[in-house]
Amino acid sequence: MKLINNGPSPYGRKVMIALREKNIPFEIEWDIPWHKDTTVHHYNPLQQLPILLGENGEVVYESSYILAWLERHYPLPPLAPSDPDGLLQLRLFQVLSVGIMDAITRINFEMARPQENQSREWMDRQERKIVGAVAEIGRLLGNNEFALGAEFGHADLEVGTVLGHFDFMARNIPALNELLDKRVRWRQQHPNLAAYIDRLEQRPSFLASAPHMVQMDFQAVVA
Ligand SMILES: N[C@@H](CCC(=O)N[C@@H](CS)C(=O)NCC(=O)O)C(=O)O
Repeated sequence: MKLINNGPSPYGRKVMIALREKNIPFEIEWDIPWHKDTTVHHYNPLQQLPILLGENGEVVYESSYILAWLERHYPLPPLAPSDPDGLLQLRLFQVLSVGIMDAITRINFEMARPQENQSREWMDRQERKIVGAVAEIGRLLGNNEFALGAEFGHADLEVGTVLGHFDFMARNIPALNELLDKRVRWRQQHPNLAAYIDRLEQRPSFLASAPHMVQMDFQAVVA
């Protein structure tokens, strides 16, 4: 299998971790979807990664959909609930995690615009979404070891890659450090989430899928 991925992408990391948890061998093709030499449009009409190229020529995209596809074709070890209530609970973790990532992405692109064109109100709106959704995830998680049930699974992939991305962005992008560590202060506000992600980051699948920064030309897209 081949995974088309971008170094800092939490979406790509989600798929990498799932593949490792399932012991499925794969290679990675690194791509920057905003650059002219990207290949994503050859595979995904939405022109974004991650994209998984399966063993039999399948082309699968959209991170949560890729996880569901893997579960269907490579069911062991199981990473998703099979009962309807469990699937609904998983969906809620997905909704909150995707909502947070959408808000982060909007902030990222807003910050890439010339300063005089940036909207403080728009960015504050995104920040409120992040604060609210993180609090809700913290409430749902409580002091459980895993987000859903007694075993590691898709809900942990969704939540864990978002929290891991917070730490990664705060380390690498000063403006996001200001947002996440100084204003949202999610580690101080939700020590249960901090303990949870610190535990998850020790899993071999997380350690082997650590994100890395690449030089990206956002301005070329939004300016
Ligand atoms: N909802 C998508 C989001 C994927 C996404 O935003 N990927 C970024 C890279 S981290 C991308 O390819 N962006 C290019 C674009 O949106 O045009 C998923 O879960 O796979």
